Amino acid sequence: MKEKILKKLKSDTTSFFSGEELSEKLGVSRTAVWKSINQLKELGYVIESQTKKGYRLIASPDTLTPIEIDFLLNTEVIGRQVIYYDSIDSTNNQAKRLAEGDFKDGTVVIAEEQTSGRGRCGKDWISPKGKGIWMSIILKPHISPSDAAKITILAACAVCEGIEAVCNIETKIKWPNDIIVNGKKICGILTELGAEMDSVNYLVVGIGINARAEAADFPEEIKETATSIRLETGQVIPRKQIAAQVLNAFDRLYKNFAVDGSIQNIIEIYKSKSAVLGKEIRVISKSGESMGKACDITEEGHLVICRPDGSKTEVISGEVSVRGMHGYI
Ligand code: BT5
Repeated sequence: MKEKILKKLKSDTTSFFSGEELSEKLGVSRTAVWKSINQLKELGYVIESQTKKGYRLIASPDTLTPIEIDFLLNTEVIGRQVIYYDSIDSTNNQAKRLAEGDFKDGTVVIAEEQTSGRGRCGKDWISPKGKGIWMSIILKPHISPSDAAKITILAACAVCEGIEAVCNIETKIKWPNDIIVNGKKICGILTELGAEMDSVNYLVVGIGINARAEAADFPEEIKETATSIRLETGQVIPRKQIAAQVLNAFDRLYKNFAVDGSIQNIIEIYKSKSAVLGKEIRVISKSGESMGKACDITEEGHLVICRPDGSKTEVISGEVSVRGMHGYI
């Protein structure tokens, strides 16, 4: 009920809605309306009540609830269903559990806090309550498993576009899955795959953006390498705006990919935002360590390393260190 009342109040924040009008339109008693208004106030909504006029919404809290995000989305597929948790082990874990069921392509799982947030290869992702955007997108594209890793490229571009749309900062991408600002990590992406030998059942793309985090929110081991939108801009930008812009960008970029697994139209954007191209780097991957100049990123999203002797290596995934970049070498 409170969601319905909130929707009504949000539809026009310049006018008052009388208790009578709300109860008639929504088919509930005036006491039920009054109770819902109080619940909304407890959730942080600022609602003005005036005796003959009724109720008017003055301000909404910076939560990532479906109703707050939905108002800012202009998507066709992504975020048509948003599932919200105050606290969860990991939105990727939960998205995978839901993806095994019949949750649709584009469903977004979002949480205020993750108690076991994950990075790649079993690493931890620090996800303090209310300080970031911890979300995972369930995708069910008709692509082959070999194209699945490209979604990280797409997600990185969507995150850059979304952050830059609302925050006055320049983002860069450290291949393959880090978004950095001024040489420090502001966002990480974790893509996971549920597949048969020749078909994708689902993909889960986890996106963690440090939004409101202050230096004290980062543990010692990442203090030098992590940053947040708040630290970089000096401002607290509503997380829902950032989340919605990332999802809007994702939706636009995802349309082609969902059909044939192609990122042809995206790879140039990715390259233009790259923090590694043209730099001397070291990559640690499953096949060992490679050093040289990052000279290209292929249409498959692989990193090409060139050496002075003219030889080249293509790396599919790994951990990159850039010579001279703060905190990485
Ligand atoms: C990543 O892994 O960067 C992927 C992070 C994905 C997080 C999202 S949040 C929503 C969804 N649910 C999840 O459980 N995960 C996803 P990787 O490249 O392996 O980097 C992990 C490393 O980043 C750690 O070992 C730390 O050094 C560092 N790190 C951990 N938390 C961080 C944070 N909040 N900000 C910046 N760096 C962090």
